[in-house]
Amino acid sequence: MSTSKLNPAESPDKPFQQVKIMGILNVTPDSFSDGGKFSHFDSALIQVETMINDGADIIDIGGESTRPGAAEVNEQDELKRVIPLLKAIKSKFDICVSIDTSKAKVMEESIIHGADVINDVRALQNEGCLAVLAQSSVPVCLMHMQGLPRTMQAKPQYDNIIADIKKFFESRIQACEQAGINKSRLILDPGFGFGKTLEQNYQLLAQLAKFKALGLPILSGTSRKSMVGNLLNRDVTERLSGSLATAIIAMQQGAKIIRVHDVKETVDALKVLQAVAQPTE
Ligand code: 7PM
Repeated sequence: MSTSKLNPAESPDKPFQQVKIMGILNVTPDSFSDGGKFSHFDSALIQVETMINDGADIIDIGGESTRPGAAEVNEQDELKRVIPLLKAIKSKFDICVSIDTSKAKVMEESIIHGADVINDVRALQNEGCLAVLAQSSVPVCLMHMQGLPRTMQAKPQYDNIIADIKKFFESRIQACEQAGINKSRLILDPGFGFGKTLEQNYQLLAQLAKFKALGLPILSGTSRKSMVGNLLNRDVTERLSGSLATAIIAMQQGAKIIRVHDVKETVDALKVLQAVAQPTE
């Protein structure tokens, strides 16, 4: 798809038809091992093809380095993981690719090699990121996180979770505009699981539509997260039903991009909602 399909202005009369499914491609550190005939690199490409056939509109590469409690990944390792895979996907498939990174150098190289979207859980707060994006024209997802991955789940606290996150978005939108990144390129994500308690995550999901007041498309990422697992007491391999429920609610609340592991099942669930529902205005 073209990046213009991420434009919130398209088909304003048919809001549900513009919901996009972002399929998560997690890249493991040994993606590059070419020892075996069937490497992690090849299996990643097969996973991409499957997600495209299942109805994904965007493939999101990365994510491992941003998980709660994760250690930092160095720049060279991240580049080695992401860039060859990005190049291979763009040469083999006609699909929008998003790169999940917080590093300016990885953003820059990704954009050079055809990335269609930058997805930053640190909302371009790391050094050099605003400048790199200002030199390009790709859309960028600004995610909210309280604290840092290693410690963020320790004791998340908010005065008013919606108002606090809205303030954060407003300040990042302003920083982007000041740096020369047009507001029309921005996507907002409240960052489920990133410095939020179980209860706070569900308060957020219930009120997701409130962020529409900022006039930008909302991305929602709840797939297989602890907010599903801890509520249902389900291991990560048993969170599909709960994840589908959160995807349906997010779409009802007006989210425009739903980030998921299980593309086929989510596409089906959202088609059912699309057949009956009207979004929250
Ligand atoms: C392990 C645990 C691996 C958690 C990966 C994760 C989001 C994101 C991630 C999100 C946006 C995951 C997370 N989550 N980017 N990257 N929004 N925009 O569950 O919610 O994929 S990493």
